[in-house]
Amino acid sequence: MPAQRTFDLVIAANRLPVDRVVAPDGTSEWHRSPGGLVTAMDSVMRGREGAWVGWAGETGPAPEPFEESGMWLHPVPLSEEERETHYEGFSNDTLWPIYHDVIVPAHFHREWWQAYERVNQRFAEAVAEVAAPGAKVWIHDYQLQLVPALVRALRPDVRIGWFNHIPFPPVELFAQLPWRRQILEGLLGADYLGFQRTPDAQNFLRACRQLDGRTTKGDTVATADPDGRTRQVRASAVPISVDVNGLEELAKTEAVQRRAEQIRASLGNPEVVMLGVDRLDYTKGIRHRLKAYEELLADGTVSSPAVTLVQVATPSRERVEAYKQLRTVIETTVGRINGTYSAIGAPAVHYLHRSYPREEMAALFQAADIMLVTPLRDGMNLVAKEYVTCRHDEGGALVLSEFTGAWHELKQAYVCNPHDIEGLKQVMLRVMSLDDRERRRSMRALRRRVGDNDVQKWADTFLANLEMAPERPPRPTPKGA
Ligand code: GDG
Repeated sequence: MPAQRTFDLVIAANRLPVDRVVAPDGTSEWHRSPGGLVTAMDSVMRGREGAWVGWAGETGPAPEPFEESGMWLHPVPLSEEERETHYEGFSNDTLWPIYHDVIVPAHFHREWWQAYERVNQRFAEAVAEVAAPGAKVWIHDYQLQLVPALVRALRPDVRIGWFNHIPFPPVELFAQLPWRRQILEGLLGADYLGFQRTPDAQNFLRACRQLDGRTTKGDTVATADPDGRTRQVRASAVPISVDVNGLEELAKTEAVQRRAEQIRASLGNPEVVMLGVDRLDYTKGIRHRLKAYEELLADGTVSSPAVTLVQVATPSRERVEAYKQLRTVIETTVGRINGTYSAIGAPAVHYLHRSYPREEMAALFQAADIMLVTPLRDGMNLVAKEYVTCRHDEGGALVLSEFTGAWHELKQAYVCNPHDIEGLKQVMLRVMSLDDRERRRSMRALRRRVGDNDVQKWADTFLANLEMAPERPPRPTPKGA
């Protein structure tokens, strides 16, 4: 049997950074998934021996580990039942709603929790298998909150970090979880915990105090390992960002710029193009945005097609009931708006329920006068940062919900509270009426901010924090030694 390969840096995330693509002749190959996380990790992995542990996206036995673009990929298997209970169930129908202000009710099922524990254990075993002595282990997101403590139990020699891509809820909401203590204890297995915003880290520290009787000091919390030794775990904010150089370069290409013009022309060159780009998720405030636009059309304050809305709603979690219901609501609303306000050949809302290549997204961003980012709650929202990055012409305007992590950094955007439909309408109107100089000033400031904090900086800061995380106190000298 060949010796097991081990690595100095191990990433664990729910999904591997690749998708299997099947050709018409039945053969298949792995394609790297687009996403910002993959790009960020790419640069982190460069020049190191790195492994990535994750699910390959197909249920049943996992493919053998393999190498792809200089990274060792170690698939973790999920059965069909575990996809339903661990992933769609506990992760996306229990944790996701609780961590996003219970916009829809969370469902609690003991079998889902058991599957979550089982799958987390499997991930921890895979990490323990591929980590070299003293390796750094970087675990991602809410699907893997038990992995830090499980890895520590198997491999006390490694340094463990965890990053939460979504918000960490206020203690009053987190307290609803029947398994809240197990989750806190799972996370406290880490040396360093990274969050999108300081309030998220503070929510975590407060939960440790109030629900688990822990002592916190500044941004650290005290915990004891099973062997009785005490340790300090640090929890702080490291806001994620986008690959500014790569995306800007793409946006500047002739092909993307030409495509942006084509898009505007095929919309009939409206005076104002408004754009929304989201996974079709109830956290993103798509319904609120449509309602505001519908009321503006009904008031007669704006008219279509002079003002046109393009909404890309990427399919997401389609087997979860709340997402099925959301899709029905959104599509009914789009149908009603178009039935009432569109002219032949000129829909008021261009609704696109599919996924596009990066180039098309960059062109859409360049074609849009107003980017509507109106989530009810969002850990960060990368779309806001991508839009700003693509606007190297300093054109366009960003309307941004105050309930996104991005708002904490991008204060020069046009802020909105998506729950306040009247307020949202006023912000849309105000942005339409601003003069060019004012809009440019805002965009320039936003671009500076995003340019100074790109995804590379995020990854470097996270790893530096992990490196500097409070050291364990030295092992007590045995009596009589
Ligand atoms: C979670 C947190 C946090 C979307 N449609 C297409 C496409 N996308 C890309 C966007 C963007 C990404 O997907 C979505 O990222 P967001 O940040 O907007 O939202 P979530 O998916 O909810 O992500 C969030 C994030 O993790 C990172 O920590 O910001 O708060 O919820 O990059 O551009 N990309 C392509 N075609 C599409 O059709 N190529």
